[in-house]
Amino acid sequence: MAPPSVLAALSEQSIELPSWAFGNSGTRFKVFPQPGVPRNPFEKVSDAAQVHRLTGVAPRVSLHIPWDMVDDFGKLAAHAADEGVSLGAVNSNLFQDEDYKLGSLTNRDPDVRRKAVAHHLRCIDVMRATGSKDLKIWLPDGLNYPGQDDIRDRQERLAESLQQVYAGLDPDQRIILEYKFFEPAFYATDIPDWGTSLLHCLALGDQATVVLDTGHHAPGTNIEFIVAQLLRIGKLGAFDFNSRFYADDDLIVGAADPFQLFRIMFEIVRADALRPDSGVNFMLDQCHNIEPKIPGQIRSVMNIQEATAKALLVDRDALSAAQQAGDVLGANAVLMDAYNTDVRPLLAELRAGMGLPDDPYAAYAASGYAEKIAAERVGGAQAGWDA
Ligand code: PSV
Ligand code: MN
Repeated sequence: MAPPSVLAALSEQSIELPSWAFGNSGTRFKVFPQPGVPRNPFEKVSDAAQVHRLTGVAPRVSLHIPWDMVDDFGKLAAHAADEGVSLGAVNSNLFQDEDYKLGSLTNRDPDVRRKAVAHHLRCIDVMRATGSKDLKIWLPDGLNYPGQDDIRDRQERLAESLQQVYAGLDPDQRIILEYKFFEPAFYATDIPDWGTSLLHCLALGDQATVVLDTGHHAPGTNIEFIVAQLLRIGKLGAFDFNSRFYADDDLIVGAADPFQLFRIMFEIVRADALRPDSGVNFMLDQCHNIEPKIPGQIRSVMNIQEATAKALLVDRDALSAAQQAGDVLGANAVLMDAYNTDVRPLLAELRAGMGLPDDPYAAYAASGYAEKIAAERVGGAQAGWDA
């Protein structure tokens, strides 16, 4: 029998799914279309709801605007509710418009900056219609060449633009600000790291927090340190979970380095930030280029659950005692014991208690849903990275 506190914590966990994970995706070399892929945001939400039905811990879907633009967001929210889920963070898009070639919120041209700010104000309107609380900003702005623009002036313009967006928030809404140290600007990006994101968030105020995308770090970065530090000051707003083998691969979370995911989740448990009201939004940011999409999301959710279960199993008293005694190897062994535990039986017990199939992945394969959408979704344009 698993400890009841561990089962209770796991049953309360919630993971937000990205709408774009259900559309066609690929690399700059090739997008491989798949049968049954959604043609519109309604179908994306229906697919996300399948993941929630089988795992019980994925009750929200993030939207990307304008990819998920619809005439009536109230209708999309109602559709989500009918399917048993709700709409989560709204992601703005600052990377698919000609005007943004030299930057969006940082652009030298005040008209372009105004346009980028206005896009966010429209996203906030969408949030009012959907009940979403988080406006996620990932800024693709940056420089390809030294001297291309003034690094410091761009920070000033960014701070001013962000302030204008922030002023448009309702009191119960937040900006969650993502960083990325490379791509699409290969010399310098304008929000390259957690420090820069944090400085802007601190200048904005309480309704601005940092998003940590696990794929947006240099190889070898100690991501759990960043997690611990941001939690310490109450500024970790959200995760974008994924795996990177080389660049920003957006592959299944826990695929490249499950041990890193465990270490991250241990810092979450250590800070008591698994609680639903902790203010940390646990989101996936992934694309399934060659694997089927719904099973890819199910696998991702299960990987996070496994890492979380192991983190919850760490014997914190034994760890503290070993740390206190300066027992270096003993302390490390406490962590490794938890990491090396096979938590699959525990998770099967959890799911049984929640009235869920003990293997959501196998249950999806047996459900016939993949065959159904492949047969039904014929005609129309499949969703991809532009719709
Ligand atoms: C950028 O690489 C990013 O990680 C941002 O989170 C976006 O929201 C997401 O990809 C999809 O554009
Ligand atoms: Mn991301």
